[in-house]
Amino acid sequence: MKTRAAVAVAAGKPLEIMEVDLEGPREGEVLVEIKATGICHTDEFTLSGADPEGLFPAILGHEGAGVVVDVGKGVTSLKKGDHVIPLYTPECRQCPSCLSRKTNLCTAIRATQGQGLMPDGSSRFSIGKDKIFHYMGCSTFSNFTVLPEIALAKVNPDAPFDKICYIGCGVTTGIGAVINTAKVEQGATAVVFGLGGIGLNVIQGLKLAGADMIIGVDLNNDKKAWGERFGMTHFVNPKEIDGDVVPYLVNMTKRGADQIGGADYTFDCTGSTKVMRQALEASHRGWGKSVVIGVAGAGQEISTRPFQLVTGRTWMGTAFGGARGRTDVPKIVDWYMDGKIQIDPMITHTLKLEDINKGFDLMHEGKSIRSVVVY
Ligand code: NAD
Ligand code: AHE
Ligand code: ZN
Repeated sequence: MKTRAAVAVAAGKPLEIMEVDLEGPREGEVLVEIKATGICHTDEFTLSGADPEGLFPAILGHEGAGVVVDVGKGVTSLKKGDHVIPLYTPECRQCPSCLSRKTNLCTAIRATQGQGLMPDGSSRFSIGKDKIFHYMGCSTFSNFTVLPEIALAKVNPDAPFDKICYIGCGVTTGIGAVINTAKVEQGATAVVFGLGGIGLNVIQGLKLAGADMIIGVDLNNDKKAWGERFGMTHFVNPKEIDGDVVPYLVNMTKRGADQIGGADYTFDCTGSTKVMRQALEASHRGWGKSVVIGVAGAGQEISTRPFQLVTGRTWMGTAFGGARGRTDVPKIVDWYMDGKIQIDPMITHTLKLEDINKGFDLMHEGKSIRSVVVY
């Protein structure tokens, strides 16, 4: 069949809207009509050329929601008409990682996914004889796409596609980082670096978990009001304080008889390795946990004095908020439908596929939280 898609033709170039060929689902695969897709910073990261796994030409996008149109041989858990959210972290429930119960990082198809291919090593997308790569196993910047059955979460059919697509990455990553990865407890203090599409969901998760002091850090003062909307209690703009942001935050979080500062939990939601170090060092001596969420470009490395770890801080990371997609994503959709979490206010822009590059411009300008393309 033919489908309309925004194709990443080369690193650093705007996406090009074109009609591409899409082969139907093979064994264990599902054809999905994508109804809406968010634009995440990670799409921009790959398009920029900074992603060591970046391949071109490719159809990017990994934050979608849609409807099952057709299923391949052997598919048992999904049928035509089901509403689904694509999962860049699948859940096969059979691989050693899934069976370990220690991680959400299913390894069933990770190798081919990283090569921009379906599990059998081929692509379903092409233009004539030229192959187009899949992206993060999802390619939601195409109106129709093919995914493995294990990479689809079946969700409540009453939920609006243009909102729940955000659960396909940003919402789940932010809230999951708090609940699944850091395991934040009531009364905790926390610092969130970067109040974008991920950081605001970390704040929303911290509020759900019952954190008392939630400090947001961003270079953009417009983010203060955004953070406050979801439960942030204090805001710091590193450009507007005297000296280094780490001692400033440590001082802000001083409590107890010994007056040792540092937050119980800190989160990097920027992708800057400099910020990742600041986040670790702003966490509390003896027990502070610092979670890396941001992704950094090829060749970049993190560093700190080992003493920071010797003295009890833990440096950890999270992918998709530690969520097991087929199990957890339908629950998060229900939380949204029950009013337990907010999504609507964070979707600042809704665009047509033709205008998808505008979504990237808005992100660069710091004007959007999430732009969503509706097909
Ligand atoms: P975004 O562009 O919406 O937000 C980034 C925010 O960080 C902006 O508000 C920006 O002003 C702020 N910022 C930039 N530099 C800063 C600095 N030095 N100090 C303080 N604030 C700073 O991006 P997003 O969609 O929220 O994504 C954030 C990061 O998370 C990206 O690196 C993205 O690739 C990554 N990500 C990771 C996962 C995962 O599973 N680990 C999932 C989704 C996104
Ligand atoms: N390809 C990059 C890594 C990018 C990365 O870390 N991706 C996150 C999801 S970001 C979603 O917006 C992730 O899930 N990582 C785990 C995985 O298996 O990819 C690189 O550096 O090579
Ligand atoms: Zn993402």
